[in-house]
Parts: sequence; structure tokens; C-alpha cells
Amino acid sequence: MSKSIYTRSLAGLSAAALALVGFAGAAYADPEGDASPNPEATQTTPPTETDAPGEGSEDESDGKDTDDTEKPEETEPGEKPVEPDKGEADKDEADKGEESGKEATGPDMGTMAAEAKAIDILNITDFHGRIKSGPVISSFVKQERAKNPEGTIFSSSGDNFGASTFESSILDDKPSIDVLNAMGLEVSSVGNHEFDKGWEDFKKKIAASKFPVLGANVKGETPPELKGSHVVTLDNGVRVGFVGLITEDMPSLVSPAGIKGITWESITDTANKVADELTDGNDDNGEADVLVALVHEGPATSEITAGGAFKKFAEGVSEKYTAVFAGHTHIAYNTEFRGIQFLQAGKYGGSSQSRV
Ligand SMILES: [Ca+2]
Repeated sequence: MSKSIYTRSLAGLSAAALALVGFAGAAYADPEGDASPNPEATQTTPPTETDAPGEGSEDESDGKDTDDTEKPEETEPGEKPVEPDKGEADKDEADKGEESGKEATGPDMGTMAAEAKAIDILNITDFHGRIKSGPVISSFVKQERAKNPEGTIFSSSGDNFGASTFESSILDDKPSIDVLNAMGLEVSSVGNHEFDKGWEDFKKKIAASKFPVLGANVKGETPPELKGSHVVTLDNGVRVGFVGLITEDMPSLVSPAGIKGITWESITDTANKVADELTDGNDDNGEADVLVALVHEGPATSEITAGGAFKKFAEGVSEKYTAVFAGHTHIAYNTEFRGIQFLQAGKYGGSSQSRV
């Protein structure tokens, strides 16, 4: 575990978070004017082969209907103060990349490569079965992978389904699993809504998922389908350890009958325990070079230490973590605290990116 050898690029974070605001379907807030990355993405990249056939053309209108314009307002304050100068510089580079048709490595990546191995972590949270957004998200993921093919990971922070729109719920959310699989989702934490129909139902859905589903603080009568952590070894050799956690409020969020025998331990204590395991030099319990928490818990506002359960987590989670991708509260922010990058990707397919 040597967090210090990786250079965190806040500029990269800012640009990606901005770009992804558009993918949630919200109006794109460009500090310099009008250009939105979203239309270009939908025009130049065809819908993925298996994602919701025939639905691609409806994405934009669907996104706008459900998402309105709240996200940019929430995202802007969180990311502007981080490092405005570098953010603008990186954004300019990102824009150039879009205009020139996306070379495999942008100028920022070339610079990064000389001093550190770049890792790009893409994240969605609270997707809630918005499968019509699948082709747009998928296009973005492919675009980002092309820029950093050896170092990109696509993750989710839970509530992938449940409280879904009709086109997913009518088929018991099987379409959501199919779309997430087709998008190449690589790792996800659990969310409260995945337990809406009880653990027995969720188990089947985990079995149908091509990605590991993590719930490190879910204990008791839980079969081994639910793992606590998952280490992705990138082609560039870096081992990224993901730890999945879920809100401790579960007993009041879902029907007790469906979660009988399950207990929900402290997200902070669990995160720190698993972080120690992944960095103790013992391969038997997993080892990672970089730690990322996917936590289905979030603050009420973009002020992550304003109060509540997330304040406790933000103040107590081990500084061994490089980034925390939160969820549950449907807001968006990107802020550094205690040397850890805290991000939350809003909802329905808005996303965030971390480059470390
Ligand atoms: Ca270990």
C-alpha cells in the first residue's frame, strides 16, 4: 500500500464529473458557455448491441423528463473550489479531445504516464433501472476506456435496480441486470433497494450479474454470494481494492421479512477493518495498491461533513482509502477531505471519475 506514489489529478476529476452530468440527462452546465458533450456522444457512438434495443433515440428526452436541471447546480459548487485553474486546463484538453475525435491518449494522459500510472474510475450510483440511459452511459464508458485502456474501471455504488421505471420493473428488473452486464460494469456495492423483494430474490439477481456485488458490513445469515471486497488487477499492474458498504439504516428501509437474520455493521469500522486486511502484506485475505470504497450511504447535501451518518463515516474512514464513491442520497459532489477524494454521482446514470 503506497498511496503516495500515485498522483491524484483533481483536474481530471473535475472534467469528468462535468462531462458526466450530461449523461444523467440534466442540462450541461459549462462554466465557459454552451457546449455539451452529451449530444456528440449520442450522435457519434451507436447504442450498444445488447442494451435495450430500439431505445437509444429516446435517451435524451427520457433523461430530461426525469432529471430536470438540479444536478449542475449541485455539482458546480463542489468541484469549482477544488482546483479551478487545473480544472479549466483539463477541461480544455478534454474538449479538444472531443473535437479531434478522441485519440487513444490525450495530452493530459501523456503527462501523467511519465510520473504515475493513471487509473480512471468511472462510477454510477442509484441507477434505479433507468435502462434507457444504458446506451449513453455505455458510450461514455467506451470513450473513457479508449483513453486509458489499461487503467479504467467501471463501478457502481448500489441501488442498481429497485424503484425502477416501468421498462425494467415489468420484467422483475431482469432488463437492468442485462444492461449493467452489457455495459461492462465491473464491481458494485449493494444498495437498500436491491433488498426490496428480500434476500432470496436478490440472491438470484446476484447470480445473474457478471460483476461482483459487495457488502462488507452485511453480516448474519448471508450466503457467500455477497462479498466484502474485490481487487481488480489492471493491465498496468496496479491492484485496485474495492470495498462495498451499505447504510446502517437498513432495518428501517426495507421489509423486515426479507432481511431476517441479516445484521448491518458499522460502515466506518468495517471499511477500516477491510482496508487493514487489504494492506497487511498477506495475500490470503487480499492485497491492493489502491483502495476505493463504494458506500451506499451519503450526505444530505454536498457538504459531506454537515451531519448524519455520512459525517461520521467521512471523519472516521481510514486515510488508506484514495477515493470514496458514495450513493443513496441522489446528490452530486466531488470534494477532497482528509486526503481522500469523496465523490457522489447523483442518480440514474450520472457519474464521476477519479484519476489517481
Ligand atoms: Ca491482505
